[in-house]
Amino acid sequence: RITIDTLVKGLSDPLFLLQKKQTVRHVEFILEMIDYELSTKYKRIVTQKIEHRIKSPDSIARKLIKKGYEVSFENAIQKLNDIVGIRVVCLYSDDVYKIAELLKQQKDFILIKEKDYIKNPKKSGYQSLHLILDIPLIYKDTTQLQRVEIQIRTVAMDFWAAVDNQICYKKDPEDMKKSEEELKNYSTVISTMDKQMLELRKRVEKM
Ligand code: 0O2
Repeated sequence: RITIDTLVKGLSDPLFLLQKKQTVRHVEFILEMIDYELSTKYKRIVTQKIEHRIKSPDSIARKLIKKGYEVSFENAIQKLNDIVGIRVVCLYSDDVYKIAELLKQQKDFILIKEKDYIKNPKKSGYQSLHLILDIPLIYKDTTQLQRVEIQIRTVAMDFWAAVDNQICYKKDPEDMKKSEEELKNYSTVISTMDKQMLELRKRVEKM
C-alpha cells in the first residue's frame, strides 16, 4: 500500500504530468504531419485514429511486479517504456510501415527499440508494430528525454487487440485456454484479410 501510494504521488506530480502532456502533444503533431504528407501523396485516407494514454498506477505496479522489479516511481520511470503510450490505427498494413519510416526520419526522435509483431506475431496472436522512442523536451537550457511507446496497427489488428484485451489478455491463463486458441485463429484470419484488402486496394489503384 505504501509503495503504491508513493507511485501514485509521483505520477500525479503536476510537473510530471505537464511534461507527459507536452510529449504527447509533440508526438501527435508529428503524427498529424505524417498523416497529411501520406494522405496528400496517395490521395486516400491513411490514419483512422490516433489515441494516447498515460499508464495507470495499478497497471504500472502490476507490470513492475511481473518484470520482477520493486514497485516504485523511480523503477516506473527507469524500467518501463510505455508510461506514455500512443496508438496509431490505419487502414492498410503497408501504411503501418510508411508511418513508422517517417517517424524514424524525424530528426529529434531517438529510436530505442523497434518490435515488429506483424512479421513476428506474439504467441497470443497479437499483431502490431511498436516503436520505443525518446523524445527530447527542451525547456530553457535543459533537454530532458521522454520515453514513449508508439503502437502502429491496422483497424483489423486493433479490433483483435481490443477483443483480446477484454476477454483474454491479463486474465488467468488456466481459465483462458479455449478462448485463447479461438482468438489465435482469428488473428490468422485477420492477417489474411488485411493482405486481401491491401491487394484489393492495389488492384483498384491500377484501374
Ligand atoms: P496496457 O494495458 O496496454 O498498458 P518492453 O519492456 O518495452 O520490451 P513490454 O512493454 O513488456 O516490452 O511488452 P510488449 O510485449 O512489447 O507489450 C507492450 C504492450 O503491447 C502491452 O502493454 C499491450 O498494450 C500490447 N500487447 C502486447 N501483447 C499483447 C497481447 O497479447 N494482447 C493485447 N491485446 N495487447 C498486447 P501492457 O502494459 O501489457 O498493457
